[in-house]
Amino acid sequence: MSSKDYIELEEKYGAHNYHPLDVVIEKAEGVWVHDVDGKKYLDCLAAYSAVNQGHCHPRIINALKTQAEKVTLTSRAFRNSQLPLLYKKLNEVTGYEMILPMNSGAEAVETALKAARKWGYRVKGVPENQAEIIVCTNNFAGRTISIVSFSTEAQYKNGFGPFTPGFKVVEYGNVKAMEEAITSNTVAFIFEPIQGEGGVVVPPAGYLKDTYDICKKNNVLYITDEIQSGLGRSGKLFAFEYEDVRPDAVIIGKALSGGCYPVSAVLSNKEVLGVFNPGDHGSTFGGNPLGAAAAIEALNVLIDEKLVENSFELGNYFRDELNKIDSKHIKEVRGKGLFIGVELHEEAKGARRFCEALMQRGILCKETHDNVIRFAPPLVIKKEEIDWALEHIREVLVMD
Ligand code: IF1
Repeated sequence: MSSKDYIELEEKYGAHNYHPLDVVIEKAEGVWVHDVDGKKYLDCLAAYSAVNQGHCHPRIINALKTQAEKVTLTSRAFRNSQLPLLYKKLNEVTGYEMILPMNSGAEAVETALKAARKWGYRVKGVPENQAEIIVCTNNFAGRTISIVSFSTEAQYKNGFGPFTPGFKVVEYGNVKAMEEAITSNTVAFIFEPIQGEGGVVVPPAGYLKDTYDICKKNNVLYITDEIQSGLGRSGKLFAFEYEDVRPDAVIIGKALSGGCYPVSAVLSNKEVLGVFNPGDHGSTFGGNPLGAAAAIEALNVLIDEKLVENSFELGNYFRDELNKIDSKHIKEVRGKGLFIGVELHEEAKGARRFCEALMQRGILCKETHDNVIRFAPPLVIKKEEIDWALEHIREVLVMD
């Protein structure tokens, strides 16, 4: 079968909830993916930062295979031999003392919402059903009805009402707006330290620290959604580390398993996650031994191969080189580490055509918010691979 045949099948039977580039990927390794026609591409999206460790990392695949031949799923009605080891590894790597494992990022976000609300009622003393959570404009935290309830992207909400109450939306990066939104019923401030889908937006210096201080002063939980920005993507283990803050809870997913299995988690402490009693919350696959085994090895790879450091160094190099490109289309090059967005002027007529031109040259990337090209390759990328990509990016970005 050719790419065309696969595409026709997908278009015929699949719901049209995506508009993907017409590349049909058959296999991948490291930073490279191969389509069914044998063409090779440099992956500059890394499955939205779920493949930070590189596609099909042998150590993670091996951990998956080994565990798959033992036991894949026990449910949480019983215990298993891998989950405690994942808890220990996450505590060692992140310093957080209590963890709740889930599967998708959205499930971990929902877990954080429930934890914050119940902490508000049981610990802070907010009247029942009055909890308020502050979120930011241009957030992206998943696709469940409660999460899209606080989205500011009309398309993510259209046709899905009625929505979950209890959220206040403030302008991202605006400290005053966040402080003014706080009431005695505010239980949490949940935000991305770098907004991914919002267009790789880094907030103004001091935003993390100023909002953190306001949360501490008002007994409001400071929770960061690091599902995309975390686990090395930003050049730090977590993007919050760029300022002197320590979130009450951190939400992770995606690269937690190196893109080999859906594994997510809320990292926090006893005061917050201790509000959950047996039976309060959970999921069939949450904390399963197969995902736990993959996640343990994915974390080992991140540390052993110094991928956070590589992201920092090569991210700075990549962004410096992008800033040297003399193109009438480029409005701004943004990001931290290998989390890079190139915003184009309106006159460029959108980023998609540049992504399609790059695809023709063997580079896969994705536009976000119409006019931003996101470059977020696996963190295992080498300088010479970035240099190869830059040759093509320079030529594409100077086209009319
Ligand atoms: C789609 C976007 C990225 C996330 C952050 C939570 C989640 C995500 C910061 C939810 C997921 C994915 C979802 C996927 C495309 C992709 C995405 F374009 F949608 F917005 F990365 F920017 N917090 N992001 O980025 O995690 O439930 O998906 O595991 O829905 O199209 P999930």
